[in-house]
Amino acid sequence: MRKSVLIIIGVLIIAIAASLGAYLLIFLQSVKEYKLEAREFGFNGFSGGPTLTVKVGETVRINLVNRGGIKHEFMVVKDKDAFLSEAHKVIGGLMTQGMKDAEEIEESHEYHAVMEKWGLKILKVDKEFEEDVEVEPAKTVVFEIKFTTPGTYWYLCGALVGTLPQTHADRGMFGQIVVQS
Ligand SMILES: [Cu+2]
Repeated sequence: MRKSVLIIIGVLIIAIAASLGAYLLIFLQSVKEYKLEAREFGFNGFSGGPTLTVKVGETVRINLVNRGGIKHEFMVVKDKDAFLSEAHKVIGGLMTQGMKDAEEIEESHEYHAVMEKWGLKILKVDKEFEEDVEVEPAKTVVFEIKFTTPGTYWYLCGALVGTLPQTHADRGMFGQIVVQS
């Protein structure tokens, strides 16, 4: 009798410790939040953007509001120069073929293929994973990114309206993300 009571107490202690451990784990999974304002042609200013510092495995939640007059985009790339170089080739090719409308180029399969190739997956809160997040003037989008490899990354706007044949990133809409191990 006494032995079975001790076993029950032991099981209860283990169960309580396990649930406390689970709560602690959730508590320790930190979320780092950043607020960014997009406008022509910068983040939190008229050129460039603040450097975001995060840790590997940490969830980065970005609250992006568009304070500008045109639609902006947000994507994250490891190699900004390689992305822009390929983007320029595709834009030039489409324009040579007669496509002159910035929005038409932005929505084209060819331009999206470049974004998909170079962009990291971004989780739009309550939505699906995508490589680029769009934000219309006066609107706010919230999304999350997680980095699994330390290093330097870039966030940028790949939109073309108002800057074609250049991207908004060419005009200053980019910033650095430093991912620490
Ligand atoms: Cu933009």
